[in-house]
Amino acid sequence: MHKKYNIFHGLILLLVATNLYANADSNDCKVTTPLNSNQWQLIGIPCKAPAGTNTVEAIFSDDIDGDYGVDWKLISYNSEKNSYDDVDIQDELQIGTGYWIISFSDQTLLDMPAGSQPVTQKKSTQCTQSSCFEKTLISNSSNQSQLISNPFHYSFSWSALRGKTALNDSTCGDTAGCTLEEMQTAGFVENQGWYYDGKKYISLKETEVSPWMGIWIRTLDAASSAHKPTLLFPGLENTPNPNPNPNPNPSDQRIFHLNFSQSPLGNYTHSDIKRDWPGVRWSEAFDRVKVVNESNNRFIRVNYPKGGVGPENGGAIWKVDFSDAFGTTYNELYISYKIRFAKNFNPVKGGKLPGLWGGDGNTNGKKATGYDGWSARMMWRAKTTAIFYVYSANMKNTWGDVNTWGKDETIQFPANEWVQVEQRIVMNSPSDNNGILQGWYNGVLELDKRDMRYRKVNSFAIDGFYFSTFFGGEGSQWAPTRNETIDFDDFIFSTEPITH
Ligand SMILES: [Ca+2]
Ligand SMILES: [Ca+2]
Repeated sequence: MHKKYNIFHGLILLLVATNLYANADSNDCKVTTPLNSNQWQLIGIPCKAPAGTNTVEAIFSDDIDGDYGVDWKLISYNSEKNSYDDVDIQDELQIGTGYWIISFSDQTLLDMPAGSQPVTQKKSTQCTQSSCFEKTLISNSSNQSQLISNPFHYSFSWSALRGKTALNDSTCGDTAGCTLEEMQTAGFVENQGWYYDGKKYISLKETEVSPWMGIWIRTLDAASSAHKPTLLFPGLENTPNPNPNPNPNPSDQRIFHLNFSQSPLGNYTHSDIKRDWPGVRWSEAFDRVKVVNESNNRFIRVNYPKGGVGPENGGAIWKVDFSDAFGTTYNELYISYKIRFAKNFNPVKGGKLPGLWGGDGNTNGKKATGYDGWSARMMWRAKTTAIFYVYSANMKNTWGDVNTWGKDETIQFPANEWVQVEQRIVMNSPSDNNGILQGWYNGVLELDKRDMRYRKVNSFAIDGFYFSTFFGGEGSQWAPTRNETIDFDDFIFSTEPITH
């Protein structure tokens, strides 16, 4: 049952929609998306609900408080009439179709009913992958806008979309199909989608399409109803493993890998940190961490405001507890991450970078006794030199010991270039100085210390990961001379080597 609802047409562009990025589990349909209060949002469903549960009521009434039509509602767009229609609570939602939704109730998460399944994909030589989801666009008049949506529970790059037409000719109608760029050149479909970020429309051409995302797209003048211009959404490829002797249990070694591909763009809030990092009890990011997308890769960018020394005034900190996260601690662990200092980064005297901890995780001038705890983070120092900064039972100073990577400070982080660091720690036996501390820079061993004494008791071990980055030291001589940023990506924890 659809009722015409023209009044919203003018309002839509003024009203605020919201964050369309979803928190995806690529393996199933449990992917959710936030629905903010009092903000129009463009959505589409990411999976097929079981028979009888594909209605507005079955999908959303468990997620949103209040009465439908009063506290929340959906509207659909009629491309032929250029008007909006109310969607009835008993209407079924179509996969691949976009809808506006608004709720005046509290912010919530939208999810699909239990038993929802990924949409069936059709085998075709016209797809980027061997199969795809087909969505035929409306093209009864020139330049028709329409609302579509990501039909999948996973993200894909806009450039992986292809197209075809129903006329059996060489212009996108043959078995090869076309790229969207070719569809645009032929005058069928604009090679660009638009989503609404809550304030403005953003072009999808250079970015990825996330689950639950509703999208505007426009057919062009040359597309007639006979052409039936059709979008081909890229399926997930089941690539055979090229390795004849694959590691039997690779997942046993990789304890954790975070690449931010499913992290919502924008401010990296405490709830984002809790979602991405198991075992995090607290975090202090102070709106200084953002998820950024660049060439279809998402990563976090940490801001260090000019003059800000210490974690209160710049950077961010959070602590992962391995017992809480993985139900265990480790005697030996490898961790790795990618890091990119900003162009023209001024290192001043230095700052902290992430690393591992155990026991109380001593830092900040709390000299380790061997009976309380330890920490081994990285730092950059003057000239952006890479070091380990260690609190351990055999530390010489009140403040952490400096263990410089490479010979004669040769390992210096470059500006504006991703590099990958890897750290390995092996606990010492409590009575011996036989702990190991190693560091690899882009896969090359640059620090190798085998006389570490992290502890004098075995009541603690490698107990967690410390995301810790800020300028300092203490005092204004450590302060950044301007606003600086450092990017981080691909955090991996493993019981086996990662980059070598
Ligand atoms: Ca639901
Ligand atoms: Ca990434």
